[in-house]
Amino acid sequence: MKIYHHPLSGHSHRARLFASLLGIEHELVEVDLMSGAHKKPDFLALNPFGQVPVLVDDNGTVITDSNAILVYLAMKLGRTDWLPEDPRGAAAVQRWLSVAAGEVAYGPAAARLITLFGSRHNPEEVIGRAHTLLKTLEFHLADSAWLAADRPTIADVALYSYIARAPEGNVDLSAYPAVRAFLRRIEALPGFTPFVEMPVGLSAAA
Ligand SMILES: N[C@@H](CCC(=O)N[C@@H](CS)C(=O)NCC(=O)O)C(=O)O
Repeated sequence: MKIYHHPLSGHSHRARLFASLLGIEHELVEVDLMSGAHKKPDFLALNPFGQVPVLVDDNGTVITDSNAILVYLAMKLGRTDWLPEDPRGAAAVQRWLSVAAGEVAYGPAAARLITLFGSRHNPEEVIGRAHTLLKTLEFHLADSAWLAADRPTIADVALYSYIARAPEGNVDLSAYPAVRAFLRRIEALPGFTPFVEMPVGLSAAA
């Protein structure tokens, strides 16, 4: 299968990370976001939203959206350990996928877009949102190792990339020891693949 991605995209890393954790062989196709390749007709034919990541399976199935890719891969491989089938377990995972598409996207991911690409988000607003999210995560992770179950699920994969790189967007993780321990647990999983670190924001001095 192919994953269309960009190396600096946390949404893309989310998809690549899960494929790698599952040991799925995949070809990475880099989409040149800087030159606008994602808004050209051939890419829009794959994803009319003009966004990475996109997964194209060997059987021709096209899956757009990072969280949808996580669901597709878990279900395709029958990995109910990563995506439970029972109503309560599935809902617990979905709850965090929504956080990944909401609070994470409009908080730490947006803050990082400012320092990496000069995006015009209001830093105070998006960094503030990131800390509101981190406080909730810290509370949740204080007495549970994983977000949605007693083992890693796609909920954890969905939150990893942008939380791990939050310092690049000037979001300081030092007040959140449980969150940092959670990131280290994900990084210790067999098959983990790293997300490139950029020397911007708080990571510039690191
Ligand atoms: N909901 C989408 C969001 C993907 C997204 O925002 N991708 C960014 C890169 S991180 C992108 O392609 N941006 C280009 C654009 O929106 O024009 C997902 O989860 O995959």
